[in-house]
Formats: sequence, structure tokens, C-alpha cells
Amino acid sequence: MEQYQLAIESNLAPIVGQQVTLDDGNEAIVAARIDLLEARADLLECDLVAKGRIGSTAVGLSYLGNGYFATDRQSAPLVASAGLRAFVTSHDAALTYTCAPPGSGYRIGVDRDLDGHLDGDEVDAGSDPADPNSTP
Ligand SMILES: [Ca+2]
Repeated sequence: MEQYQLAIESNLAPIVGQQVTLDDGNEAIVAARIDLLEARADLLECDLVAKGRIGSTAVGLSYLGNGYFATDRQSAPLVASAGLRAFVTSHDAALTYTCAPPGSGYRIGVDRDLDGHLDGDEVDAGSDPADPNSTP
């Protein structure tokens, strides 16, 4: 009830702020939750992002809808949701899926300083992904 009222007061859907973490051992437990977050994002109730790591490399993704994510590296192809889950499940990896407020997914998922250079590209190039004055 409190969550419902908060959603009305803020005009945000109740799904906003909900999250779940997928790792290499829990897909059976969290799969339905990820399905729900994607379904709500497909309804434009939230912007779904996924942040975490593959091995020791930080990764960020922004859900584009219809089962596809964009990554935070310009040269990387779009990633299908099912393939992403399969990859995380079969590697030393973890991803936290979060339903972010509509309009915030690009910033939160892939370009936190909104300078047009994606977070992963910035890290790879040695610039600061949190500083728009630091670019590759
Ligand atoms: Ca950036």
C-alpha cells in the first residue's frame, strides 16, 4: 500500500526501483523476476538497466525493448536477453537488473556523465566515465 501511494504521488510505476541480481548460480531463482522487469520495461513503465561484472570487468547495459540490450561499449553488438543470461550463468559474472525511472536508462546503464562516450569505452580508454570533461 505504501509503495502504491508512493507511485501515485511520484507518477512512477510500482516496478520502478525494483531489482534482482543474476549470477552464475541462481538463474532458476531469479529468472521469473527478470522476465517481469523486462515485461514492465516493454510497457514503458520503467527503463531497465543491468550493471555488474564479467570476470573483473565492469559492464553496463541498457534495455532497448523486445528482448535486446545495448552495452556500454560502442563496438559491441546488441545482446539478446536470453543470450546475456546464458552467458552470465556460465561464467564468473554477476548482473544486477534494475527498473529505473523512465528516461534515465541510458544515463544509468551506459553513459553516466552523458558526454556521448559510453562508460565501458571510457574505462577502456582511461577517461573518467563520471566526468563529462574527461573523454577518450
Ligand atoms: Ca560518458
